Amino acid sequence: MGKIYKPESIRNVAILGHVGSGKTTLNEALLFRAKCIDKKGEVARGTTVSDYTDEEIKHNMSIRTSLSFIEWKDHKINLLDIPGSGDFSGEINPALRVAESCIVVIDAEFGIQIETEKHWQMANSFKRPRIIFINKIDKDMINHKELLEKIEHNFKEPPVVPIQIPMGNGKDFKGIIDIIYHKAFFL
Ligand SMILES: Nc1nc2c(ncn2[C@@H]2O[C@H](COP(=O)(O)OP(=O)(O)OP(=O)(O)O)[C@@H](O)[C@H]2O)c(=O)[nH]1
Ligand SMILES: [Mg+2]
Repeated sequence: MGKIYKPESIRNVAILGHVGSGKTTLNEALLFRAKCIDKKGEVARGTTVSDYTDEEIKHNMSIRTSLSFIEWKDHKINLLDIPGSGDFSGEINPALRVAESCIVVIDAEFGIQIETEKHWQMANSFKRPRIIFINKIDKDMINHKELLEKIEHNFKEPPVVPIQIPMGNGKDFKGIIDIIYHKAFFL
């Protein structure tokens, strides 16, 4: 029988964001970091935990909300990996009903995109607290400062507060500075 968790030790987190921003890849990284899987799968190879249906593997994209979970500091964290394509936007409402918080993934190359805006508004309508995860910061020509300013300017309700600042751009990316812990984390 699986481990039993008390309700207060369970978190339900929806992963939102524009199509292709990297939600499934982040989900996979979280599973790997929490040692739920031995090897990180890849969307392009059809080897991720959450894009597992034949259609998802064929099209290299999420089609339905996928549930996986990690254990972290004695808490069970259920992860809802939601498809970003507007064609499957019907998945978001039910996911936000059960998730009490969200991660909004933004592709650093493209910044705020149409589904990012829509998902942000939907999270607002459900009054869900959220963090923004800026993904693909390994890519060239990323201007973190500019992107951060755009995000702060666009999302005023609720206001966005940076808690981690990247060190270096593109290939020179070295890690992050955590503002809350006053610590630098190197790759
Ligand atoms: N360079 C780079 N590529 C990434 C990163 N994260 C994801 N990708 C790639 O971006 C593509 C899309 O990633 P997915 O994880 O499928 O994105 P998604 O948001 O789940 O996409 P949908 O479910 O279709 O909305 C894949 O080819 C990933 O390998 C990253 O941090 N850096
Ligand atoms: Mg996906």
